[in-house]
Amino acid sequence: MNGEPDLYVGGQWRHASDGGTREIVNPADGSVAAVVDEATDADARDAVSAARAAFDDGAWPATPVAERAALLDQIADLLQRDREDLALLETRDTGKTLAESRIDIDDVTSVFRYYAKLVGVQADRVIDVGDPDVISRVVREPIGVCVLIAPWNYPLLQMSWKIAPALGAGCTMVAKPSEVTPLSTIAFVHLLEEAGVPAGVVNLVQGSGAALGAALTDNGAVDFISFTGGLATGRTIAKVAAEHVTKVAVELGGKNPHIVFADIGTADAWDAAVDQVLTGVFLHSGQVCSAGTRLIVEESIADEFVAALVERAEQIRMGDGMDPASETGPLVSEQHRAKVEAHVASAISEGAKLVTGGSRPSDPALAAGSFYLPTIFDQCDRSMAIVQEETFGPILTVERFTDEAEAIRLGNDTEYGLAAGVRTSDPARGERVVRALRHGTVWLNDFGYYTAAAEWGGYGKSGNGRELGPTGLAEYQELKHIWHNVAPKPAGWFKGV
Ligand code: TXE
Repeated sequence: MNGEPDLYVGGQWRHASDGGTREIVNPADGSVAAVVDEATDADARDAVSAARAAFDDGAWPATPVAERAALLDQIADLLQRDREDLALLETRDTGKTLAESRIDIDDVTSVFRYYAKLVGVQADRVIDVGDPDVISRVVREPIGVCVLIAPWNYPLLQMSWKIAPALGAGCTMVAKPSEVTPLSTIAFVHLLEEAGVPAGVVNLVQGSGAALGAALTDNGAVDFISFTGGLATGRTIAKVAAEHVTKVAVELGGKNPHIVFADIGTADAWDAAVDQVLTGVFLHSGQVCSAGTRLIVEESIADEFVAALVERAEQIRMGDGMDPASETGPLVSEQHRAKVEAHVASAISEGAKLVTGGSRPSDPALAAGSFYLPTIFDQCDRSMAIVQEETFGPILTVERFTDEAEAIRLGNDTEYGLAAGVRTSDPARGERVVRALRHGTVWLNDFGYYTAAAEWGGYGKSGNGRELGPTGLAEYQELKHIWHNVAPKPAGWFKGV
């Protein structure tokens, strides 16, 4: 960073082989936050080779689980030591508020703590095959060389959901953060080195997907690819990897419904519903894969509910994430703001009714940043692109329903299936609707929360595979069945003489 080498291959920091660099822009004001090395295809191939050598010839895959767990705990300690520095980098890079970045670093820490505990208690499965001479057991082994590709909205958080279980399982890996937001991951890999991660176990390259994609994904030396990002990219990676029969797990975002029934309950529950619908969609300017972008609200309360949303949305304080007064920051880049603006224009042309936002803020103090106002469209329907396609910006669409069956139908009417919210004071209805929704996480009278101990991932085109929880570790493991006969005898089905 800023002249120091940023690529980490086989335990050595190095510059790009062609000397290439990239300017990392602070989206709050358009300034250059840092200049980092930009890897070439050859650098990425070196990184895969280093991971391969560390897996095939190194000690890490066979390191006792207690030692691996201790290393994960040590990493968690260092994350907390460097919490403020990492949070500052994350805010400079993504634009999110410093308060959010601090929460991200705490979440990253909790993922390392969780997997430190889990790897220590995973046991082999012993099977009684009905023969006292046979010891049959299924053991877990590291899957091998993993390529970990992360997006720009939660750079270190998304990467940690991959690195922590990969390390815990005994894998070696190449991490590729988004070229838009590599800063926290570079700092984190320095921290991994300090914690004592052996050379070659974690390798780091940053650069564009176009430049590094082939080396990282169209590569028979790779055993597993974990990708979080957009649907189009996920599809490309899965196709390319299929040629090598490489296992792939992808998380590709969502178009997540937040269903509000008229029976939300008390005034407090109403207040919480308004607050959480807004939080669900406008936190981090909507650049959240599980953002509740589709409000599906019962007709009888819709006008009053939308009016309450508009009133509060217009008071959200926008500004540089470094300013403690800011409640939300900018979009991640000018390029991304252009995508959001195109979606808004298409919604208007399709007849959605703009009730607030729909433009850049007029405050001249924000003119240099990639800011966009919290935006609400009423009278939307499922034929509109804004209802079906992921915008990944601060845009809420409103659809209305008249009965429970229609609410469920609308909630499931998306090609994605990552997350959904349901708000009702009727527990039986809540349970019915939650079970009927085809989404990987469903919140009942809450929105947006997760824990390292519970699986995260999507139905439908939101992807396949799961992160976090025991399944998030299992993704990085192969299962081997060992059949051990302690008193071998002939099979006896042929005479043999
Ligand atoms: O993502 P990409 P983009 C959605 C969101 C957003 C859209 C596009 O709707 O507007 O995706 O965003 C790397 N081989 N999400 O274009 O391209 C890339 O360098 C290997 C949802 O920024 O998918 C980066 O590291 N890697 C999402 C990562 O893939 C490739 C979060 C993600 O970038 C590659 C972010 C290739 N061929 C965006 N091409 C979520 N699920 O939360 C790109 N990459």
